[in-house]
Amino acid sequence: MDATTITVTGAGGQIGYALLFRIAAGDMLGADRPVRLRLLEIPQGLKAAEGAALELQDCAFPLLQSVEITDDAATAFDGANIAMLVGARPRTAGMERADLLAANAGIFGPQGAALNAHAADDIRVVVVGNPANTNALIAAAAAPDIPGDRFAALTRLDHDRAVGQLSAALGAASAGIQNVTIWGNHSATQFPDVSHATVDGRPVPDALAERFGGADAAASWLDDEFVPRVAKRGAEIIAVRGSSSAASAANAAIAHVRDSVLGTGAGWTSAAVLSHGEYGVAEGVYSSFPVTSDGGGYRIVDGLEIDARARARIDASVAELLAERDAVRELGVI
Ligand code: NAX
Repeated sequence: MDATTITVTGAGGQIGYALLFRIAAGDMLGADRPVRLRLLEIPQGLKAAEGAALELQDCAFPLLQSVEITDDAATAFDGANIAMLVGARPRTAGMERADLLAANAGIFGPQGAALNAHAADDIRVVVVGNPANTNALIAAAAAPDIPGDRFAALTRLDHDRAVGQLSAALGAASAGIQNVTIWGNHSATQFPDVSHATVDGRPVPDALAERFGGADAAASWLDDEFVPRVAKRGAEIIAVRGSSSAASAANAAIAHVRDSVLGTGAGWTSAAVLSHGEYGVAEGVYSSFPVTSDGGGYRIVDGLEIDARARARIDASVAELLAERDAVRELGVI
């Protein structure tokens, strides 16, 4: 099989460190597909990326054909089949949202342009760096020759966190839990929705009603415990671990690409993809949806019923996405 060229930005950071070895081991594209890694960093991150590359060499991974490290986006994306955009400008104390969006526009705009000019025709892009949905919008806007549906932002971590919480609450194996959905923005406004989910083939709402002693108690658990716990899990990890999610974020990024390229199998997953107006989500934003893939990229699952509770929460998260889009428009970057 031909080798796949994968570009990882922010490769010297903590998610990068958790990601590279698993890609090289074949966890992302399968044990039969050789990979070439391109690591893009800013100058001050190059040493950390070089250190990771030395360790990759020491693993002697049979599938790993080459590792190149650069601080030049054109070089990093040249011929790339898959781009995982992890490096971003974090929010620092006192930074306003507009400043954060502007700083990231300065990263994701040029990277989108470099993808447009240099990536392979079959390029697929996943944005991990925050604010991920709007960074995806910025990168896609700077890449007019790449179809917008080749870009996505990562909400698979939120999805997997939701599955993990249901698994713990119901005492059920995560493998038996299907069709959870994350809607909206990868932020505290996201809506983790279990209304269509099943556990071992049984509706999750029924299983929760049994577990908590009635439908009202189950609804309270969803509103008061489950939704906020999933939406704020990133902060919980920081509080307990002392630094932000890294291995779980890398695992989710790998699962996102793997399912996009190899297919989702039974049920659906979640990813923030370009809205064409599905489920009343404003056209043109990158919003999380229920998605499936047959290997050719993610497609939004259609025909699901949205109840009033879900409607209000989806609308609130999409309103935040639109506010981010407007702020970026005011900056003149899209
Ligand atoms: P780190 O600070 O450990 O690493 C980021 C790396 O990116 C650094 O090495 C830095 O030098 C590099 N970088 C910065 N600007 C760059 C540029 N213009 N080009 C290339 N590299 C650049 O952060 P880490 O913990 O790895 O997190 C990376 C990003 O993922 C952050 O924006 C974080 O908020 C985001 N996350 C997104 C998640 C998601 O589910 N979508 C979950 C995990 C994580 O919070």
